[in-house]
Amino acid sequence: MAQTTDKSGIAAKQEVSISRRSMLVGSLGATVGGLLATDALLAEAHAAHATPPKVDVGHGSHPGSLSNRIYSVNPAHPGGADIAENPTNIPPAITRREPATVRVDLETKEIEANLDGKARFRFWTFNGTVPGPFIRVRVGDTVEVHLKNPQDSWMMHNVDFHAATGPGGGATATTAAPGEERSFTFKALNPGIYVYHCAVPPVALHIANGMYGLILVEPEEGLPPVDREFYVMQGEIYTEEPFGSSGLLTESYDKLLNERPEYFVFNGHVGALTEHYPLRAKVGETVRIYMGVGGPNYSSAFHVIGEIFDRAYQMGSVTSEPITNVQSILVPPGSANIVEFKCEVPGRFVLVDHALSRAERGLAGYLIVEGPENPEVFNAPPNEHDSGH
Ligand SMILES: [Cu+2]
Repeated sequence: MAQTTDKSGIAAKQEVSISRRSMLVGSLGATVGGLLATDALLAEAHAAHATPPKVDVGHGSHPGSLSNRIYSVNPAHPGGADIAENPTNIPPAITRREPATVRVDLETKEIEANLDGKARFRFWTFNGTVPGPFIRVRVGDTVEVHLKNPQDSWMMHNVDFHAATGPGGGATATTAAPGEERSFTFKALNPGIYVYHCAVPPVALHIANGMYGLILVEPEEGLPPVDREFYVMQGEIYTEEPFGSSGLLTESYDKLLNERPEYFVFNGHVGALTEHYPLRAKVGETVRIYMGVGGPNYSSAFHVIGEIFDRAYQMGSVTSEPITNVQSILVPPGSANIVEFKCEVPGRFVLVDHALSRAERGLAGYLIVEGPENPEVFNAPPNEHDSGH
């Protein structure tokens, strides 16, 4: 089943002058080569990023810069620009039993969107969501990747698939300036759950701003059936302003290099998996969570408070036997795990990174399980201290 790109367009699309595009290509295009860029080239890219030159935008009536560009509103969330990916947005299990060619369309959309209830941030995304779309193929499939960088983008972008065997995972082949489209194909040789991400230097910046997602390469026999599947990814956001600030926040390249994020998020923004898209299941159901870390820097000690992972596929390996009966599982940046468990009792279970200071910086999600009480498994009297949180 091919992934499709929402072609419905981007609001407030603006014409971009040739001079500005030339500037971007000139300053950052030299760093094409992604992960192979030299320190000097990375420094150049950094300098170009840190001091965006004044360029003409639109009719030339006002100077453009990274700080005053008119960012587009995400067409996927017309009620308010919001880049959170719905964790249930996962293609169904593959039923065919022979290889196929699967087309994947990715569009690199730069979007100003909600970071929490009072702050906004300029995200860089695949297809308008963080994480980008969940891609599902089968071992032996040929994946045909089409990456489009819209005309109104400010940055070059590309995509590196960890599921691909080949230089850069496709990063060099797909590096596209604003207005360009690139494609490549790879054969999915190894089953597993893999991260994909933008790899234009500074790579950490493109990832921190939201450019990561997961691709599942199913083994020949598929994965065991479960009742519900969820798609969760963890990332860090580096802002000049401290956590909890209001208004449009500014990204901090210094904090990024020093690995000092202000925010930690599941699925793009604070509250994405608590207020916006809490995970939901029923008593008796088995759930599977694909849990990836975009990062770019912090590993996750992924834990669901009040649950035990019956099975966990470590480091994205679906061909190794899963480990069983696990409380927390380590997910490094650029990797993903699969955890599965049965929901025996109703209630609200909180997804966390058990490095719990990060919960104070935005990192939490809910799994809400509904159904009859099961006092044999869990029987607790009411407590007046229960605030419902
Ligand atoms: Cu990018």
